Amino acid sequence: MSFKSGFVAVVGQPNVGKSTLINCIIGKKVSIVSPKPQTTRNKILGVWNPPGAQVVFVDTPGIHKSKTALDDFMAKSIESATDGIDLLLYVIDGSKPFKPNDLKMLEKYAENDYPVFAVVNKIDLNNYENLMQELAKLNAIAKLEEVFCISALANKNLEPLKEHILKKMTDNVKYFSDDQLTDKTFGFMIAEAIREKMLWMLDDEVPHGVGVVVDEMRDYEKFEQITATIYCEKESHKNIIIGKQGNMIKEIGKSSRLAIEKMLQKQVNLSLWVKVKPDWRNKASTLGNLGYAIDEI
Ligand SMILES: Nc1nc2c(ncn2[C@@H]2O[C@H](COP(=O)(O)OP(=O)(O)OP(=O)(O)O)[C@@H](O)[C@H]2O)c(=O)[nH]1
Ligand SMILES: [Mg+2]
Repeated sequence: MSFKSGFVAVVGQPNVGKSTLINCIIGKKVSIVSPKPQTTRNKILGVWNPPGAQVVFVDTPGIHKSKTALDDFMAKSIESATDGIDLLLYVIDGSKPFKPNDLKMLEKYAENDYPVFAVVNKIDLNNYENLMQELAKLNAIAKLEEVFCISALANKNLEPLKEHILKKMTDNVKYFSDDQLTDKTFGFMIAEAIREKMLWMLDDEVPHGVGVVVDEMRDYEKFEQITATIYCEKESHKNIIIGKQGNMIKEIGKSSRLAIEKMLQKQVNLSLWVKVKPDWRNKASTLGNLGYAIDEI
């Protein structure tokens, strides 16, 4: 059998489990996950290498209304993610009634010349009757090729989805070498690991206004010295991130360090700085420094 490869865009509303799904299929963590919407901000490639094939998944930010320049950047990331793809997975939250906007978006994507699968996720949180009722709504979308009901978190029903994804792969080029899991640099992955910890540890408003940049990585024989800056929008947010007697930043630092050590397979010494940059989400120059530059797309 000849080698098969291709690109698969994964799109949908925020928080439906797009990044969890990609991590689960690849079996390694390429994209950060949190219970808060708008966790993913960049288009991130994740490479899956099953025997005889290579599938490049394109993770995208959740579809949401633009309020800031960062939102515009995220919207453009979603748009450009479908360039030249072989398949699109539209992920829907299957734990509650489907949103009218999901049906509208599915209809729109299904008009394109690539095949579209609906992936109904989080079925572990719903019962059979409710789910069946919701699935009936998808019958109206004629051009939808397949519907899969899965739980990415519980690794449930993923095999049929994986098989059908592989059937849609038609290229025979190996785009990435076996050891390349993503298109992103270690610096980006480290900054994301720190941001992920903040999404889990801090309340709503604060992590949404946070950006992380890795300033320096020094490779010593016994450890890696990493210095990173956390940018936030307000002095009050800075105080929350640092916490009483620096307790919060210590916790963020410790849990980030453990995640980074796992990623680099090396002991890490992590120095974190917190700086206030009012309205950074609307400033092209800061956005660029933080890895959200428009020219990246
Ligand atoms: N119960 C349950 N939770 C899930 C499942 N898949 C993902 N989640 C949870 O849903 C939340 C959002 O997951 P993400 O993978 O970050 O979702 P996303 O669609 O990438 O979100 P954005 O990047 O913000 O657009 C996390 O708390 C996940 O643990 C699932 O199958 N079942
Ligand atoms: Mg995501």
